[in-house]
Amino acid sequence: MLNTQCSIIREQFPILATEVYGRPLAYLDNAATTQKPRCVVEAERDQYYTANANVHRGVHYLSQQATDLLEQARVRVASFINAPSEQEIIFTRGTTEAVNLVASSYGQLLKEGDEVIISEMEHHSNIVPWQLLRDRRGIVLKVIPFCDDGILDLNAYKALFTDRTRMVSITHVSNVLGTVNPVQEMIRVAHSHGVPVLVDAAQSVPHFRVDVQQLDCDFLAFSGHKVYGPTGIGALYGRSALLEQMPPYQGGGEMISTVSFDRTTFEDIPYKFEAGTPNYVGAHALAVALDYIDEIGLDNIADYESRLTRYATERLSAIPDLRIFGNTPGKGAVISFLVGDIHHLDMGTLLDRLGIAVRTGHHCAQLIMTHYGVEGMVRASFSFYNTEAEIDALAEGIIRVAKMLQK
Ligand code: 7TS
Repeated sequence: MLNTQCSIIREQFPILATEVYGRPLAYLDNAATTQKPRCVVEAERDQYYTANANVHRGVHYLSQQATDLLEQARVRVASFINAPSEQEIIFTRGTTEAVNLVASSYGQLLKEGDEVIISEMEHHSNIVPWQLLRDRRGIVLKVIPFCDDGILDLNAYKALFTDRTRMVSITHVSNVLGTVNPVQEMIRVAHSHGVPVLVDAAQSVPHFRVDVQQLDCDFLAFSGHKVYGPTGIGALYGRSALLEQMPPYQGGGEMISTVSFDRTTFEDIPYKFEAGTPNYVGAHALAVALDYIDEIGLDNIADYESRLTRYATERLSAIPDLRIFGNTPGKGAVISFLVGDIHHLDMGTLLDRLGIAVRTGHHCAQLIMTHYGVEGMVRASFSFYNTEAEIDALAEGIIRVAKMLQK
């Protein structure tokens, strides 16, 4: 269905018509950030032109307009991930801040020797906040390993639980390997030990329907900019029973009920976790982005992107000496690879000269690089606005670069 609509869809993204060194841009860096449709850009512009004022503070008309848009956005995010209540949606700067919020705040409930389980395929934003907590509170980090094909070792996972396990924090989809982890099953295991689970959904929410009630997760984080929304806005879903027990993350305006020098009382959730003026314009534009992708249909998106990923896998696998990292069935819309001993940076730089935008380096997942004993990889990542012609350009580009660089 999406195939025939692709040109209509691409018209909604003016940046896709960019020429790079006289060639048409093939933007294949969508796992890093997605491009923005006109409706999202226009929503931001229109709000600044018509409904801009600080939120939750004013009795005046514009302030109420802006507050309404922010609170409607909260309801929209809640419905998008099927959260039971919008009170369980906290606006953050993105996934990174959401994980930091949980590690800092839930982390204050932990004691020395308590254990947190993460995995070997986490983005740094789901490792470093827990390491900071380890340094502050003496918690113990335990790591689920993955096998070479990119599958988490679930037996090892089950063996990591002890009576000191207090949290599991795992990625839904790996930003390097594309592995879609069986988080629902992993959550069931954690809950059987009475342990809550945080799901890093940065790479799942843009690509397929994510339902927090179906997953039964306790926290879920995602970034607006990866789901066709603006930068600087994202969301944390948290189960209200947990959020209510957790202390505030940051202090300031908006999050207090009363302040005196002796004692300050805090707002109810979610405001307790939203100190300072929020990115209310970003939140509104994020809601518009969610409407936009719902209009296309997440099932259509998932179907189209998985066909595109399969096509790209076939094309790239046929290239001599090309090694793809992560080969799990039903993997997400990313392909990380290396060709022979060509340095990832050389490959990325020369592909750029051909108009092809890919990411190179460790992709903020150095533990995955360590696993495979490589310093970096080249990564192509896809969106519903990409085409088979762009995949062809990528494959032909790689062959051309390989011919230039290989002895
Ligand atoms: N978690 C995962 C799985 C990610 O892929 C990313 C960003 C983050 C968390 C952090 O998101 P942020 O919006 O808070 O920065 N991943 C990438 C990437 O793969 N290339 O650039 C950013």
